Amino acid sequence: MTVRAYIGLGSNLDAPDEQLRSALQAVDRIPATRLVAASGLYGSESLLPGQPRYTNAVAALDTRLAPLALLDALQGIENDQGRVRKERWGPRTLDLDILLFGDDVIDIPRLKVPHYHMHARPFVLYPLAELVPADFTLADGRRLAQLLQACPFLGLERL
Ligand code: A4P
Ligand code: MG
Repeated sequence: MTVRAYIGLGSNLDAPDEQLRSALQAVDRIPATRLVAASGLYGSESLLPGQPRYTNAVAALDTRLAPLALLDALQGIENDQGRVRKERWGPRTLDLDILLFGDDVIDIPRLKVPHYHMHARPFVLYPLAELVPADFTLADGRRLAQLLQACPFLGLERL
């Protein structure tokens, strides 16, 4: 069974735009997985003060992997691109989050889908909106259009 998943990409170290471009190519090389579409790149300030600006994007992919196998593959790509986990929320060369995995709602310690903060993050919602129809509804029933209304584009820069 093939599932349409959406992943969020973020980087604020070591040429973030390049990090995202090579991550997209790496995602397309995950076994049993195909990159379907990628949003444009968006710049914004870090949510944590004192960190470099982020570049973010969202990608749509079709995969026959199970959710945890996809997470393993994404974490492998983070490691390949030199991610060092020192502190939670620390600056990073690459962060890959599973935003949505088909209609699945997943709530286990290693994986929470829909991603817990996506509803409030303009750098996730606006790139996602590039890839889905206007009436798109998240797996937990929330409508993307409503989330966008509650989440101003403020501070986001389409690169
Ligand atoms: N995990 C649980 N659910 C998921 C999921 N849906 N996708 C677990 C991916 N991973 C998931 O993640 C910690 C653990 O979360 C993983 O081992 C996985 O099992 P991590 O990537 O090691 O840690 P993190 O990224 O530091 O934490 P987190 O909560 O993912 O941080 P965020 O929410 O990504 O925040 N400002 C801007 N402008 N743009 C950004 O992208 N990002 C952050 C980091 C802060 N400020 C930002 C941005
Ligand atoms: Mg993360």
